Amino acid sequence: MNDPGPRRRFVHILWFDQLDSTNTWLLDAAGTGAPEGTVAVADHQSAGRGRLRRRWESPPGSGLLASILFRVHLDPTELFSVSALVTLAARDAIAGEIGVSVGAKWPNDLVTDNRKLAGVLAETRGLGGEDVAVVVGIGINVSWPAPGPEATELNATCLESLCGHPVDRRRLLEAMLDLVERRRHQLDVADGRASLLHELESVTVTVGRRVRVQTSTSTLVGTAVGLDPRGQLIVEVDGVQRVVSVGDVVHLR
Ligand code: BT5
Repeated sequence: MNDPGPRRRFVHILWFDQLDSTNTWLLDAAGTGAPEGTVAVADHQSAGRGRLRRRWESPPGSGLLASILFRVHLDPTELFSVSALVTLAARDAIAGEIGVSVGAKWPNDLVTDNRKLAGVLAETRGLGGEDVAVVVGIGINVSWPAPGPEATELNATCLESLCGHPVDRRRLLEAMLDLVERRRHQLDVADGRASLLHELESVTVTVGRRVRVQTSTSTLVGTAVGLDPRGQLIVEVDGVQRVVSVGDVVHLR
């Protein structure tokens, strides 16, 4: 591939000692006109969050906690392609910079050996309007949790446990943003968005597994067979395909 040259768009990096949540900060900044490519990073979050108001835990300085602002013209049904882009960029940056190969777990995790290494949380501002701000936050465990009770309780792992040497969070961030920029054009055309989802599907370890999926209203047990064009999980239960838009997945043996 040709050298793409210096990064141009994802260059406004604001690195804080502490924030409540990088996603909250960036959603507020989006509301006051922050441009696409603004990136908020924090050494520590006092109220880092996952989906459904869950907490994202990360002792100070132990993780890469970053949120990236996109401004896109997308139908709400296509928003999953934006988090897919960041998930793929993070996966490729981890492979390229650190030499660790990780898979995606539907809908929003990076995992290795079924243990969670990173989580992605996409949130929007201005949905339904012309100019939608999409903030994609990612928390990557860098030096915590090391093997022990906390890692076991969270079923989590961190990069330094996997690679056995210190990991520079800044370099990892820069590598990830380079890859975000290189893929950004894919969001602008339907083919590009579709190929982001295909690529994500191809690295999603959930696909092909027996799964238990907990939604707000039901529990499904079946085989995950793929992602649909919106990024929803298709689960085959007793020969019938069911589509899950929101839920938590447990990979069964
Ligand atoms: C996620 O939610 O995995 C999305 C996490 C996104 C965090 C980033 S950090 C930067 C940005 N700013 C924010 O405020 N958030 C984003 P979910 O799938 O709901 O998973 C949350 C669950 O993961 C929790 O309920 C815990 O069980 C578990 N968990 C919490 N901290 C963890 C960690 N460091 N490693 C692995 N699992 C963790």
